[in-house]
Amino acid sequence: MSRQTVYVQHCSGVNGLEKIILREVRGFSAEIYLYGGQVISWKNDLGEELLFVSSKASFKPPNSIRGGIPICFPQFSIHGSLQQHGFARNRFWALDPNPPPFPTTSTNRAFIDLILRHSEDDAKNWPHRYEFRLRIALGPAGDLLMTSRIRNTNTDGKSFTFTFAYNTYFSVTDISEVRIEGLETLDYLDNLKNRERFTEQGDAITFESEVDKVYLRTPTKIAIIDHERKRTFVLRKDGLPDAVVWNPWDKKAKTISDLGDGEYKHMLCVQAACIENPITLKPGEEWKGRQEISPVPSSYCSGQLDPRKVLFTY
Ligand code: TA6
Repeated sequence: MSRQTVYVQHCSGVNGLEKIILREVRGFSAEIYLYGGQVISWKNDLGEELLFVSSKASFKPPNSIRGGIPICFPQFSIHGSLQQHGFARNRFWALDPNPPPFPTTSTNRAFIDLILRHSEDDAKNWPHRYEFRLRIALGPAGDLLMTSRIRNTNTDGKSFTFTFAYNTYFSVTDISEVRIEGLETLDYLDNLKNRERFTEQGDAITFESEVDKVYLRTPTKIAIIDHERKRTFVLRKDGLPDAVVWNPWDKKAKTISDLGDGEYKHMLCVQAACIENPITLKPGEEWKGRQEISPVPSSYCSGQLDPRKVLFTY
């Protein structure tokens, strides 16, 4: 396929929504909707889907799309004056005609630059001017790389403050057989207990009931181990100190209208985030937050977090 690889393809997706397909030479691919600036699919070289998208996902604006990687900005959760998880996931993003230069050491050509700017409507609830630039790329080994740059473009001299998350829905075979490594012994805020602060006890995180926790100041590498599929996702992050882990389990799942019966078993949200200490930007200042997710083979084990390469060479 290599000579004919179309690295970036523009086409229309569900309900005619505009989407972009990225492909890299080894066969990995990703699909991104301009609606939400949202990654909706990430497939490996065997064509296996690595992200979860609900069979009941609504691809009808202004609903957000249940699955893939929604962007939570300028507010994570309901804590603040805005709607749950802010508005970036419910807006139409544009192709960025003037992306900033990226330091790159590879010949990678499978990438797209998107931009979201303030609108009159949003200014009623969040009275700020900003430019949110998002680069989404497939690395040479198929890794999915996302870089967000948010700049305060206020002309009234005012700072603004925001929280943020890449709300990644990983596809897992059976949530009961999944383990997360990298969050043991950390402090977390429990969303199921009014955001009370606790310290994680014991070994790796496993799942047997509803979980909705914000782990604080985590390591930059987290591993999500899918025993049944013999696959591990390694999540690396930069500029995003926190990590949210969410699975609604059976009872809560039934209250979520755009989640199919039993689908909670096949999804796990692990979100690179900045929540505990919100970011404040003065006019002219820019913030950057990156995540890189890579599937690694089943032979992976603790302490061997992806020895193949250096982080963030793109
Ligand atoms: O990411 C955790 C969380 O805030 C949960 O509390 C849960 O509500 C989830 O997000 C999904 O939110 P959504 O608005 O997409 O239904």
